[in-house]
Amino acid sequence: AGKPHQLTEVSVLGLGAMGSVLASTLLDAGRSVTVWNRTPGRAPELAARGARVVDSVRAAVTASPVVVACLLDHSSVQATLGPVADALRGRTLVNVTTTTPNESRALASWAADHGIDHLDGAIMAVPAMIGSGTGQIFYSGSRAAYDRLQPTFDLWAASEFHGADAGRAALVDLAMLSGMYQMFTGFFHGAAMVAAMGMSAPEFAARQAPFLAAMTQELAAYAKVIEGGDYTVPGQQSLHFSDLSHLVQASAEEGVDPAPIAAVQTLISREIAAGRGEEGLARVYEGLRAGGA
Ligand code: FVH
Repeated sequence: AGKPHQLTEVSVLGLGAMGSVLASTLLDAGRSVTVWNRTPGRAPELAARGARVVDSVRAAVTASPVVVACLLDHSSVQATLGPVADALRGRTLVNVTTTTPNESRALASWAADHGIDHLDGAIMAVPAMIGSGTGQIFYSGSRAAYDRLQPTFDLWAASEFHGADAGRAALVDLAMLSGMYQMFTGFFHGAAMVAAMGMSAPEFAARQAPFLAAMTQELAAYAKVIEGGDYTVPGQQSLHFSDLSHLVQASAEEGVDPAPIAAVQTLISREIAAGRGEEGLARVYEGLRAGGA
């Protein structure tokens, strides 16, 4: 018994850094893989390992019941798939290209109009992590397609289904990346500040990494406050206490652009100005949800 397992033949459109490794992992697992790339000759090693290389999107689409698109962006997906909508009818399209939630929904709607079973995938991994037991890929869209294909998706990374709304996987992906980019930028800012007094970036990283790791333990507590919606509960660091003027000033005094921390200060100041200075830092979440109003 077990889950029905369909994904023995797969076509991969796009052989960039990510598409190549997705195809390669499927070959490792003994799958029949057909590949296409706009610019020919991009991944000769895939051909050497048994992938069927075709020179048209249509040939790739008609070769397999499952088509994986791993292209640059939404426009390249539209440009590539638009002309072969008829050939995709009755097949499953898994688009792992990074898109916004609304772009994912637009593709889902286009797919539904053309009788294509569609699943959106958001890759939380760099190519080196694919097939290595690390990383995650979020999916949303066709539940039936996800259930059928999950054993194969698990060859790439841990798979997680986020619901029938095709935009959800992309939204969770981009929300996760928002935290990551702001953390990295915070590190760059701190490293620039201490560079002014001669501390090297590796030296600063050695201090910053364990500190940030310890701070991530606070996320669950903040989440609990947000969930409860009461920012006055005792034990929280107040917005007044979180005034970042000294931090912004120190950055400027060292000749370092305070923009990253000034952005955080603006969010805090807005809450203080609205009379909520005694409330906890997590109140910023509500200000963000209000759209900056
Ligand atoms: N690489 C990564 O670490 C990230 C991890 C998170 C998810 N992303 C997203 O995956 C998509 C593909 O990324 P990639 O790393 O494979 O990207 P490239 O190596 O730059 O390859 C891009 C492929 O897209 C093809 N392409 C570009 N424009 C078009 C077009 N108009 N029509 C058809 N194909 C197009 C390009 O073909 P070529 O330039 O070789 O002809 C490559 O195959 C991406 O959404 C990431 O955000 C990866």
